[in-house]
Amino acid sequence: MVTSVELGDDAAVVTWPNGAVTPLPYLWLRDNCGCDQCRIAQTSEKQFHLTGVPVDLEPARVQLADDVLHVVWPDGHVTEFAGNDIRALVNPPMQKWRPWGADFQPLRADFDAFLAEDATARDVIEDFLETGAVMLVSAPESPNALEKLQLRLGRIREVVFDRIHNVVVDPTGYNAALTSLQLPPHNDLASLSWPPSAQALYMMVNGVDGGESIIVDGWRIASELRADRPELFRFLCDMPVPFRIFDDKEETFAVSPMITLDLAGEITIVRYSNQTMQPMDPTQPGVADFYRAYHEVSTRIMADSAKARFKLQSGDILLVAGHRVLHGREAFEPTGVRHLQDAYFEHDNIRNHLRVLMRRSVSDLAARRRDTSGV
Ligand SMILES: O=C(O)CCC(=O)C(=O)O
Ligand SMILES: [Fe+2]
Ligand SMILES: [Zn+2]
Repeated sequence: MVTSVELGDDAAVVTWPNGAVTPLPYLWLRDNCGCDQCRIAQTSEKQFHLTGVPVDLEPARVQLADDVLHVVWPDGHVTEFAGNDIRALVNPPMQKWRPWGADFQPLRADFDAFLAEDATARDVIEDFLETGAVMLVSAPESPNALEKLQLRLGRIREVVFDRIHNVVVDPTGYNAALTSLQLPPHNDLASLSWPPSAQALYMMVNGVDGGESIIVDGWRIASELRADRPELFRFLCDMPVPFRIFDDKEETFAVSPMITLDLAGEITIVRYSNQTMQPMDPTQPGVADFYRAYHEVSTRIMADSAKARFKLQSGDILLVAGHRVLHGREAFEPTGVRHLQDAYFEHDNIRNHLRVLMRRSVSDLAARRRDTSGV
């Protein structure tokens, strides 16, 4: 959805919710007018010819209403462009990851709008792919809310413990989340060889003091370490580290380096969980080197400059990319009710849903062109 439009020297510049801008050159806008006068209705081919306007053409004015750009030209001709259609033409889609630190605040979008409106879902997913963290707000107070997200995020990934994890203070709880203690930034289920690549944390009810959420861009920390201290970075890529999470019925255990690279050398997984890391065999080669690297990466993760903070209110759902973004919380006073639910998803399914939305919007555009041409 376009959030604003401004007239520049030779282009109308539209801004998207994530702050990205797309310039639309005036001659391009005029040349691509889709109206019945500018296209041959029978074939939907272009009839307007660029020589019909001066090379320094500029709009008389531009307005934005309901995600449609209305461009009024000096001769009174009106060109309309839907934000979605512009988005479908911007190539390549904006998918590069954007690093962030303490001043980051995740994009906020309404829970119902995310489910009901393709344009909103598209903005949210694009932002999620770039930053690894977005917030859905005003979710209904219902144990079913996370299930509903499957429409946009793909199926919930069940793990052995539970399909939906209820995080409340529980004196018999099997992990640190079930206490009121502070939780350092971590990713969930580092104890699986493929930890969940997306996690939704849904604050169903929050009536306590404290317990602010903390998120850290693990990929940013790892890339900076790679640039500043390449030898330490290497130890984190090479040393296998054991992680374990268990309860009286279930057991999860995996041994994996803290940083995983793909074949092109790009960082794909940062695995960090102080509370579930297990002692490694101290006699294997490289343990002292690894520990120096682990100390450095931990210092960077725990630095105030790395931690984005906010308090989740009742109805907020924080969605994080599990292989990139670490989440944690401050300690809280367990005097009132604080009920959080977690569900896991897969990043691939979220990314692929964006492709579906783009396909859908391109075919909507084609259908609209067909409709207006009467074919
Ligand atoms: O209590 C919180 O805010 C987060 C707990 C946690 O780490 C989790 O639910 O995965
Ligand atoms: Fe967690
Ligand atoms: Zn026209």
